[in-house]
Amino acid sequence: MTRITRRQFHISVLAAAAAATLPTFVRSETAPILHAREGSARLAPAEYPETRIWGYDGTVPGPVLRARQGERMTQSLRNDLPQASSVHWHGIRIENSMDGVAGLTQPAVAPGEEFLYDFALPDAGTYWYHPHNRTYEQMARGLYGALIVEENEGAPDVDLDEVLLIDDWRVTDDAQIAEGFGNMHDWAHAGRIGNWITVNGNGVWSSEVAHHTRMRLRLVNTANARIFTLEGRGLEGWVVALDGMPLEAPQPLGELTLAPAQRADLIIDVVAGEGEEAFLVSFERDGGYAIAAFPVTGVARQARLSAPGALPPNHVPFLGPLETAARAELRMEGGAMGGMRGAMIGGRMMGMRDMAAEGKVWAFNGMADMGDTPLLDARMGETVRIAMINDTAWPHGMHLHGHHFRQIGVDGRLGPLRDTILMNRGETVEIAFVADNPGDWLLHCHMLEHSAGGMMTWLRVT
Ligand SMILES: [Cu+2]
Repeated sequence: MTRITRRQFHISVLAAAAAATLPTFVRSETAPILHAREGSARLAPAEYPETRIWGYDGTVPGPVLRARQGERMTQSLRNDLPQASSVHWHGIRIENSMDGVAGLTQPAVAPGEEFLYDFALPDAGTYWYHPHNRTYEQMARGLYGALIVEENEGAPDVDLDEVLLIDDWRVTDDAQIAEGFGNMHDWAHAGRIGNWITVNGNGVWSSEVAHHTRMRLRLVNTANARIFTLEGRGLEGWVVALDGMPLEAPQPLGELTLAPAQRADLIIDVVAGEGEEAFLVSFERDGGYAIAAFPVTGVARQARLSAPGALPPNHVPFLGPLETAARAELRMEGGAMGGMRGAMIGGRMMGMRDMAAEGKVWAFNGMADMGDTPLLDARMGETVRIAMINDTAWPHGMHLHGHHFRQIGVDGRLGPLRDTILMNRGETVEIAFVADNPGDWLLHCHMLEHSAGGMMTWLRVT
């Protein structure tokens, strides 16, 4: 694959000659390979077989990619899956050609082919990567990983820094990934909700800690559709960042809701005593259960550390005046019990029955899927506000590519910077951001069955 240039040839000859006597430091001129392929993982307890998955480097999750703020990330996707794929670097304010959206920012990478991703990392924080082609199937099979961008200075002082990718799998009785990715009942309802929760690909994820250990926990919801409601037991602390972006001030951790694709950075002190066990608990309608365990052995320090300060802010431009901002409205329609009668698909009006036959059950502003024209055509640097109206019977996690936004509260107050926002049924949410990143950017529901079922539009920034 790699052509050997004359210069590289000389370096390698010299390196070989030097190798016998001196340590050599030959710098690789090729990008690291991120290898999308089949693999197996021990998702379920030992009495079950391993699960056949699709994973980056064949593992679930894929490798944790780490870099420092301001550095570049270079990864060559090698696709050895039986389907075309791509990689979206979720939450990175990235150059458009590297955003990884098959059919919008690049062609899908065919089986056997490679695509070089090479992009700057403007913001520190907790990000993640996943496919953006047949995402509802490829993520359900295990394709995702964390991308951690370290602060250059001002990183919090912690004993442990853990990345926790929380996933929801639908598995069969022999612990294999259930088929039925195109199940229209799932698509028209809450999405593909699973029956097995893992943290970092493990049904019983556990990390040994000591009394008063201070941890940074980087939580990512990598599920197709499940919304997690989380709480600590024997753990106390603060939320310090959401969707990668630091909060202006740490917020005490109570109940934390994470929609699909959302992240939270927590600073946590273990308050459970020596010999006890602390937990991260997920609450469902049928009660709560531990998804991560922290057995406590030993004592890190006699007293808790003092409360943390805010993380250093990322340099996201300030919003301009909201009164004169460019505006758009996005009405979310369809789904079960939504009362939608039909929508435009590919320039043609269709009734619900014909839409469903094509796998489309949702629409934005009366149109399923991306149309030829953007929802909004923004000028570079313009402040934009989008009112999103959830006129459906279901919650949706709306994700904007290439930018972080703030919610404009009903009282006019601005919410924290986010790239994905959870909207309850019947709710209207208005967001605002500075359109400072040129290109064509998706705005879609991150319940993956909903976006595949039509909940997808795009914005243009020129
Ligand atoms: Cu949705």
